Amino acid sequence: MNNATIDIAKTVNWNKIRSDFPILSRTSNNKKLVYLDNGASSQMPKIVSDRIHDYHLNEHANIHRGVHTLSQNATDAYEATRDKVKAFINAESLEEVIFTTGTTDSINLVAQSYGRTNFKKGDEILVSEMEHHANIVPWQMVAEQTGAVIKVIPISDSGELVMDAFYEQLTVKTKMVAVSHVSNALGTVNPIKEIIDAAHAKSIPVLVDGAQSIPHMVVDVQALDADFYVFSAHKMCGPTGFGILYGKKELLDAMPPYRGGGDMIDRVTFEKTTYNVLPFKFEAGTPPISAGIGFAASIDYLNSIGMANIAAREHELLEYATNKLSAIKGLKIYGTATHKASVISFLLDGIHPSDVGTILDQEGIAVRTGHHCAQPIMDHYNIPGTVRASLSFYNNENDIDALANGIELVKEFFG
Ligand code: 7TS
Repeated sequence: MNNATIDIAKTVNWNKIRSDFPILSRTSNNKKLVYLDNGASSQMPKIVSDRIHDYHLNEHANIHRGVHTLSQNATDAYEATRDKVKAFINAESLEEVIFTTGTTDSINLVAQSYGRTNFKKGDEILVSEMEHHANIVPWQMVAEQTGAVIKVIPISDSGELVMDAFYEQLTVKTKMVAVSHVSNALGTVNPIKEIIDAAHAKSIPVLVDGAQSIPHMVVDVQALDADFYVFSAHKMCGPTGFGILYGKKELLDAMPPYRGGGDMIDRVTFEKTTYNVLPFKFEAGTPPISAGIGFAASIDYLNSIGMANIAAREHELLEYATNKLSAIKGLKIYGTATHKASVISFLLDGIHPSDVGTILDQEGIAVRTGHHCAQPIMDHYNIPGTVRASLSFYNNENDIDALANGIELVKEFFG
């Protein structure tokens, strides 16, 4: 993060931004809500909620099928989201932006469509020890179906990928590398460009799980040269039930459809069905139209602040929180990588993470506790789970102070 970027962040009125999110002024358990579970799902600004509401009340019709005006307008609004996503991630064409129901759905699509077609017995799928279960289990399923095997890039105790082990395991047998850009449980920002370049030098495709990166930084899929990049709208101030699979056109073109049904076809007869062109080939059935339209509003909202500003502000908050929590006796932070996004996982000496979470909840503080759908990470550290505070640009120093005070209360309670 250079000084110029940090200076830009100071020109944004972050206090005012908080007022865009009505939920931030509510209470929880009669205390002021302190929402620190953005890694699970971010909150929605009113402007996005209004857009969805307005669509339902005044604009709803099914898309891609009616000649009537309502249907055409809904189609235009829904398709406008594709343009916004294309620009947001700098995809080369609209055909490369596939609408899904989220990160999990996107990874399953690639595993079942690309993987099932291309993997054979003995092929290797290289994932990492820090993956979310969504970037492990779909690969295990396709491995079982095809005879391929899963290989794992280990992590160091600081929560960084052991790159020597990555290079050692990248062989002629490797047919896919599937790695997260940012770890949801540790906050580590992985050297994804280096991983992609090394894989491409051996003609191996790379799927990047961007669920925890895209809400927090500028992502350019062409600069990264990612083959597949996947993410969810609900972690980007958008609605649930909507997400993206970005894929390179030549890969998507060669992949068979994942789900069959309406919209994804060209011509259906009982003898033979031909399929629609990209991106529709992968979009069977009536999609979550209002979520798609709402997602355009969340992209507009994030753009109005600027992703570089968001990254800079969250970096500031991460530093503040790291200093504050590190000063607490008996608190250990898990995930101390040099490059981190705004996630702090920690444990208090001798206190179970769910007890910490329960007492913090009584104080109005929402954190996630447990394995964060990343059980292999917990096995690495031999712990049952962690307490995770995941920050967003709309959090502030007061939220972090409240967390630190809450932790002191937990310590007193168990002291
Ligand atoms: N990949 C990563 C890195 C994630 O953090 C998550 C969700 C997913 C995939 C799955 O996303 P979904 O939108 O399809 O469910 N992560 C979390 C989390 O950290 N706490 O709750 C959900």
